[in-house]
Amino acid sequence: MVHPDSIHQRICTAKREGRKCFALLIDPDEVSLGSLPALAELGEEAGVDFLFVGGSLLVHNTLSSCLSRLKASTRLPLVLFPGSPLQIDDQADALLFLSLISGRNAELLIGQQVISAPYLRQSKLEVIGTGYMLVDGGAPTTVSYMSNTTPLPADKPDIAMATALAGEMLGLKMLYLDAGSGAKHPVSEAVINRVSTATSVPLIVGGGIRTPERAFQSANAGADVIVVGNAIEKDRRLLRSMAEAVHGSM
Ligand code: 1GP
Repeated sequence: MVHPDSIHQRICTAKREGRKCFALLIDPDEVSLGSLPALAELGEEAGVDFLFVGGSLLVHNTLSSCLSRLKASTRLPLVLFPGSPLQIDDQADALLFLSLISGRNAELLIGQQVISAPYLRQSKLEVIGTGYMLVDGGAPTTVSYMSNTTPLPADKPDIAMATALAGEMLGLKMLYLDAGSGAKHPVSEAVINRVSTATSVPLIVGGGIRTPERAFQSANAGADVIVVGNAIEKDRRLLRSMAEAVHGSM
C-alpha cells in the first residue's frame, strides 16, 4: 500500500499534476558539516522539493552527522541515494533502493539488495525500488568505476528505453537516468524523451546538469525530478535559479 504522505506518492502526485520536482544532492564528503544549516535554509527558500543525500564512494564517515545536522535545520524530506549498503541511516525519511539495471553486475542488480533488505525491513525508512540507469556522460565517473559496469551509450535512446521498460515491467516504482556526478555531458534530451514517453513511473534525471537552462530542458524533455549536486557545491547562488527553472517547465 502506498501511504498518502509518502515521498513516492508525492512524486507521483506531482507527476500526475504536471509539476516538476527539484532535488539538491548533498554528498557528505563534499560539504562541511557547519555549512549544512545555511544550505538547508537556502534550499527551503529556493523551493527545493527534496534533499538527496549520498555518494558513490564515501571516504569520510560523516553520513550520520550530515543527516542529523540536516534534520535539525530543515523540514525538507531527506532521501538517501546510497552508493552502498553502508549508506543506510534511519534519520532519513526514504531510501532509493537502487538496482543498477543498465549494468550486468549481479551484485548491484540484486546481491547488495539481498544483504540490505532485512535491515531495511526493520528500519523506519520508506523504501522506494528504483531502476538506476547509468548513461555515458563522456568520461569515466566514480559510479562507473565503482560499479564495474558499462554505462548505456549516450546516443542510443532505444537501449535506454528498452532497459527502462524492463525495469518498469519488473515492478520498480521509479527510474533514474544518471550520467554520473560531474559528468561532462548530461543525459541527452533524446534519451530522456524516449524513456519518459515509453514508461509511466516517475523519471529522475541527474548528472552533469550545470545550468538552469539545462535543468529546464531536461525537465521539459520528460524528467519528473531533476537532481543537481556538483554545480551547486561550486556555486550556491545557482540553487534558486535551478529550482525556478525546473518548476517553470512543463
Ligand atoms: C549524480 O545525479 C547526480 O548521481 C548529480 O550529479 O553532481 O553532476 O549534479 P551532479
